[in-house]
Amino acid sequence: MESFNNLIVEKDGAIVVVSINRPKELNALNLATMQELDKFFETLEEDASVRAVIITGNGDKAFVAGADITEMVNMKALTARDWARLGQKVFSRIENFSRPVIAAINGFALGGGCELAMACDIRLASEKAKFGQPEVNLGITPGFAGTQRLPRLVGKGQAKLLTFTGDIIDAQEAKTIGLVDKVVAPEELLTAAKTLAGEIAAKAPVAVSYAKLAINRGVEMESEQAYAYEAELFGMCFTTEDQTEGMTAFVEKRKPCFKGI
Ligand code: DAK
Repeated sequence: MESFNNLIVEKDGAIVVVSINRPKELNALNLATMQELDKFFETLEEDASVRAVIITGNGDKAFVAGADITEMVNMKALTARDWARLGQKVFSRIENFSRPVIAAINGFALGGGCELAMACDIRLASEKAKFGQPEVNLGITPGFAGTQRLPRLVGKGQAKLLTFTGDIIDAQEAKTIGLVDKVVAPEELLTAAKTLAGEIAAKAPVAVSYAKLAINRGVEMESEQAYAYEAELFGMCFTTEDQTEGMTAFVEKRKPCFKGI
């Protein structure tokens, strides 16, 4: 695996763990880190051996405390525009990555950090994690699609409550409103994320990636279109060897062995 300055990448079989590694800055996302994340996911898309990715933050305090404010404070309009474009590109890359991406949220997930977590497919949080969109305290709106992904996850009311006040909520409250999917003890977070990733990695990879596509794209469509799209992807599963293997294994009362083809 390629090495990076601001990311730690560990591959364990079919699972890759990428940790944002700027603990002194609470893993704030600066331009260099965003560029590395972009490169990381671009390269990983070509690696068929990877079946699930976990994103976490290095250190015990933060997942990601937002975009790097020290870098943005004197930004000019055109640089800010490029910054926005890069951020949107990276988060879309994660959202559309062809295999599941799990956020293991170990601490502060604020602003761009909360938006990064929302770009992932599933959010596991430590009991110590904290969430918020505090951009209004800085004179800006959320800019990495927080105004769009948050209401889709938690509804308009809760999204507005968080975004208009900039309030920071704990993991339990985030779970109650639907911002996170599961809360675990801090020392169990990475193990829980790896167990979940391993469980997903053992399933038929093409079916998993089509399910991700059907959910991501389908929720943006009218129901009739979405059902038609689901049917197309369902049909496409029958072009794979894994569909034959999965159903044959069931009939033969044995465990399937999926190849991702
Ligand atoms: N950026 C840069 N440095 C940060 C940082 C951040 N977001 N968050 C923390 N740090 C740094 C602190 O400055 C401090 O550095 P030193 O003083 O040690 O040099 C170090 O990390 C430790 O932080 P604290 O000393 O503040 O630690 P505390 O435990 O006291 O407080 C905190 C933790 C997370 C409550 C606090 O650090 C905090 O409020 N941080 C800022 C959180 C925040 O406002 N996050 C949102 C950032 S704005 C855009 C798209 C997206 C965005 C922007 C533009 N475009 C479309 C262009 C996104 C914006 C954001 O995310």
